[in-house]
Amino acid sequence: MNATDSHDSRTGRLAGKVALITGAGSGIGRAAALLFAAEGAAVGVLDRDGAVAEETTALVVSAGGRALALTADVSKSAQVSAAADALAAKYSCIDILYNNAGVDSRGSVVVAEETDWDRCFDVNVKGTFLMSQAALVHMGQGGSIINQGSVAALVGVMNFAAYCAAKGAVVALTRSMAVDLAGRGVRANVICPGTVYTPLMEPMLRTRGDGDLDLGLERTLVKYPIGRLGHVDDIARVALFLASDEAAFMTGSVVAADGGMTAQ
Ligand code: 1HS
Repeated sequence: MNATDSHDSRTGRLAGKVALITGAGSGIGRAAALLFAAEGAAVGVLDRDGAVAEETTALVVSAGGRALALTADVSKSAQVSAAADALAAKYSCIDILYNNAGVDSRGSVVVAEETDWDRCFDVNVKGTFLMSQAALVHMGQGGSIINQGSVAALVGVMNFAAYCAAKGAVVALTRSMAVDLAGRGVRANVICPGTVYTPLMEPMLRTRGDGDLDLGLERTLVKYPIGRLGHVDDIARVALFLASDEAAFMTGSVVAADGGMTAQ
């Protein structure tokens, strides 16, 4: 099987598109990189950690896809500009941006630390702003931006003050982007995932379980009517839909993908 058999860059749902995905070295970002490439996109695999960006890129390429590893801290404007420029230099333009990179936070408003607040806003909010600005230089007329929100933007999640506030800002920024960019044919939508079980979530789950991971999981699962936490592909598939022309009439939408967590 050759590259065009396994990854159809002519007839896939993202055929002929160039996508940039942040935080693509692991988790949801890696799943999205593999999925977008399988649907025909050339993918910029951006991560702060260059080694994991290379790993994802190798996985995409070994599956027959096209990808370029990019290393950048999304909160640094020079780094994100250089990354966007490098992707556009290789593949001519950028059609899709998935602002997936993010960090969580610790503590309620009573105990949250200023440094944690700043880091949370730097990566989640400023990173989304800077990366969008850098990608838009290469987007021209038409494109799709998908931002990563969270259920924490829609409901209060205990001991997550900075994260809730930052993800709320991402939702507001997405709406602003949607109205500002509609005239040039660029859509902007935000996904609000419920908790996806990854190693990165274990500290939160452990804290919730008073140090016991299984108890933390149990206390979290009761919040999810569907009876399970998310899988990375649950969210990557929503991002794929929003990236594709199937979502042509969607902009400024806040799409919960949360197993019913915010429906209660
Ligand atoms: C980290 C992710 O965006 C979800 S915030 C925590 C929600 S819950 O699983 O505690 O209900």
